Amino acid sequence: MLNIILFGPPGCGKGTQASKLIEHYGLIHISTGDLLRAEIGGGTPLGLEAKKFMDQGKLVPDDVVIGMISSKLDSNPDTKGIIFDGFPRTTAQAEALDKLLKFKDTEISVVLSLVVNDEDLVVRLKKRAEVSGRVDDQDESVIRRRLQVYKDETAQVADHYAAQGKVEVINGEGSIDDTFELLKKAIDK
Ligand code: B4P
Repeated sequence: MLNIILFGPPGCGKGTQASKLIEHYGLIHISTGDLLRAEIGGGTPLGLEAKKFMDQGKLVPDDVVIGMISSKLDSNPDTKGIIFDGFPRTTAQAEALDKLLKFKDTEISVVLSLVVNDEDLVVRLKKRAEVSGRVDDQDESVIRRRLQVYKDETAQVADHYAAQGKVEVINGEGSIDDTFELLKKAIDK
């Protein structure tokens, strides 16, 4: 299986590139952000709980997110590979993912770490706010908190996979198509 983690700060292009990559490589896409927003949209108890954290730019608790991923993996037993977008976001989530994949006799193939400077990220997310209707994109202070949470809680996930020799650093500051070319090159290698 080809199992890819698209990694990087909010607005770096994870969701954007994931939709292009799944089409090109025929993989399935698991975005914890999309799954959580679907729960919120459905008004489920999980969604109501997650909304409290997401609206403030905080991470949703690990046990909630890990449970969601586990059932998503169970419902796609025959896929040729998965793109994980926005997950794992903490070292505990990375350790849980490694265990879940090992149980299925597979593992992460590569972690593609998209690097974009903070000011470009803020500009992108404020622009998305005009069309997304996402509460966490509307307020610059919430965007900046998400960037801080990334530095404090998520950035170390790259160290977890660097220790396994699986991280490829990709410049995400170019156009969407330029970044897509860089990602394909790294995957095909
Ligand atoms: P996510 O849904 O994962 O969203 P994101 O990180 O904000 O954005 P993403 O990186 O996918 O956006 P993209 O660049 O594609 O998370 C939202 C929230 O959900 C989190 O804050 C957290 O509360 C919760 N959550 C999710 N997963 C969790 C987990 N595992 N654990 C705990 N909590 C979790 O797009 C951004 C914009 O940039 C778009 O408008 C796009 O068009 C534009 N763009 C992309 N590439 C560009 C480029 N090259 N040039 C110019 N613009 C570009």
